[in-house]
Formats: sequence, C-alpha cells, structure tokens
Amino acid sequence: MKTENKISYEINLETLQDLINIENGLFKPLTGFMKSADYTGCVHEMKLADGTVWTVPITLDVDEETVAKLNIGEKLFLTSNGKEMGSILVEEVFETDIEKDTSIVYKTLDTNHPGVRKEFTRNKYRVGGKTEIIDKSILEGTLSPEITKKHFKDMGWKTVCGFQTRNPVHRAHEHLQRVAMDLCDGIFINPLVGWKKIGDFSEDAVVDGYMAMLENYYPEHNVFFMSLKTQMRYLGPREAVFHATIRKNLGCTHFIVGRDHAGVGDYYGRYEAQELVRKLQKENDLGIYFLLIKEPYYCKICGHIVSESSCRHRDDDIEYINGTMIRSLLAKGHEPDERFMRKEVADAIIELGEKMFVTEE
Ligand code: ADX
Repeated sequence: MKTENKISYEINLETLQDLINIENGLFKPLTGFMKSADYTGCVHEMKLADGTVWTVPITLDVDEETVAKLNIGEKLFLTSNGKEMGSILVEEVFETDIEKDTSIVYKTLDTNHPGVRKEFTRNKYRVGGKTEIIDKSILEGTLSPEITKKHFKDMGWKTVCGFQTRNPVHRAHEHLQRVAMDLCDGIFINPLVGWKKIGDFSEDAVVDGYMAMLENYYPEHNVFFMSLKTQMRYLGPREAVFHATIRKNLGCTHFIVGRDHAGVGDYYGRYEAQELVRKLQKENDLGIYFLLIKEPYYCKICGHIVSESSCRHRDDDIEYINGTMIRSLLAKGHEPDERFMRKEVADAIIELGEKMFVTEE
C-alpha cells in the first residue's frame, strides 16, 4: 500500500456515529455517505436516486484543503482523535448550497433551531462513496440488526413496535407504549442518546428514568430496551420517517409517531409528522406500519389518561401532560404529580441533580 499519499480527515463524533450506523446496517440501503444524486433526491423529493423514500441527508462534509488533495477512486481515511477509524472510497466530491438546502430540509433558516445551527457549522463540500470501518473494536456493543433481530426471534415476537424518544418517560409516553404492548408481541424502547441541544435531558436522565419504569411497572416478556446512538436533528416530520426507517432496519414491524415527533419550538405542526407519514404511505411502501396516536392527557371525569380519540370531555375537564412543566419541577428537585410522571421515574432523575440535563453541545 502507498502510505506516502495517504489522505486523512478528522471527523467529529456525530460523523463517526454515522459511519458506525452505516456499517451496522441501520441506514440501509445506504452503504456509505451520500453521493449528489441521493443527496439532491433526499433534499427535494425525500427519495434516494433509486426511488427509496429517504428523508434525512447523511453526508460527509470536508474542508476545502482536503478537497484539493482528493482523487476520485482513492480512499480518504477518517480519523477520530487522531486514530484511524474508517475510510471512504472517494466516488464523488460535490458542493452543497447550505442555505438553500437547509431552508428546504429544515423549513427554516432560524439559527435558534439547533439543527439549523449545526448545519451552519459544516463545510459545503461533501464526499460521497462507500465507507468501511478499519478499527472494528469501535463496533463492540453497538446497536445492530443482528442484536435486535436475534432478540426478537429468541422472544418469539412476530410483531415489534419501535419507540423513539429523547426524553424521560412520562405518562403520555407510557400511554403510547401500552397501546403498542396491547397491539404487538413486543415493544422496542429505543431512546436516542447521541448529540442533543443544551437543556435537553441527558442520556443518564433518560436511561435511569426508564430503568425505574422497567423495574417497577412494565412486564419483562414483551419489552426490549437499548439505546440508539445518533445525533438528534430536530427535523420533526422528516426525522420521524428517518427514525422509522432505522427501526425497520432493526427488525421492527411497527413504529409510533405521536404529537410533534422530533420537534423543537414551534417550527413544525403538532401532527405534521403524522401527516407526512400518511402522505408518503399513499404512494410508497414504507415497509413498516405506523401507529399514529393523538396526544394523551388526563381526564378528570374519566379518571384516566385518554386522548381525543377515546374521551368525550374537553376544556376544563382535562389536564395536559406538559413536558416543560415536568422539566422545571424536576430541575428544582420536585416530583411532578403522579398523573404526569411516575414517582420512581422522577426520583431516579432528581437523584442526578445537575447531570439530568445536557450542558454542552
Ligand atoms: S422525540 O424528539 O424523540 O420525538 P419525545 O421523547 O418527547 O421526543 O417523544 C417520543 C415519542 O412520543 C414521539 O413519537 C412523540 O411524538 C411522542 N410524544 C411525546 N410526548 C407526547 C405527547 N404529550 N402526546 C403524544 N405523543 C407524544
């Protein structure tokens, strides 16, 4: 091998995670970072060049200096903290219009949007091509379809519902999950623990909260819990479809999309993700069934967590499960009312103190 011409590029943790997820088959049919036809199709049509529905760009951005050194057909070696982790076969180098594409994908250029802010830190040059992992040790313990599909098979589950989350479990989540448990043989609770914005709940808060839920409330025979490492994009509807695609690749037959899935602020409508799923489903086989569930809330008359699909009462008779309110109570070390969050879950999170939140991006 000619080592003298070896070109390396230092990638950040999010890109390293993409590399791992590509290798593990979570982003199937992608076998590397997108080339321009896939990228353009994804941005404008939500489809790859071969017509597969694909809603979130997965690209490798590199700086201008590196672009100048690249030759088509050669490998670019990808390092993390100086260590060679993988490589990409340089099949194509292309330029993106970050502003234009971001406005299409994110539907906003507001830098208060954490995903937009992150896009603006990237280089406009992208390298597309098949990737490989060199240091296989980084794959140890990572989420892969081999692990999940084996578990589902061992458990004898024919139908499995995937549940995406970036938050500790509250009673609205619990309602959605119990609906799935009643409908499917198993539920795969798969919290996303990669890069998140400052102020979001930390990985520890999400995981510790779920451990309390699993130990105290959920049955063992139909729940599988394991984290998904990838960055949050805060892309609302597009990300909901992307999240479902990952879970389909992991062997799920069903996927839950509730209110404001993967949303942030009020950039996307409360049920816009569900609307996109319905629209895409009309023209395409997405390969997974969706449980599109309306917002659960507490009804004082019914004395239950219900939704507008299952309860006739409105206005003063109902109490919404308000995530912001739960968050501010936990931050002060107070347990939210049990109608909104289980005491054991709240206590596990409160115990973390300041560590319950993401403090740096
Ligand atoms: S997300 O960014 O991962 O979507 P979150 O953890 O809050 O955030 O949501 C996980 C899933 O539960 C998503 O499908 C979301 O739509 C749904 N969800 C969360 N809170 C509610 C709620 N109050 N009502 C309905 N669905 C909800």
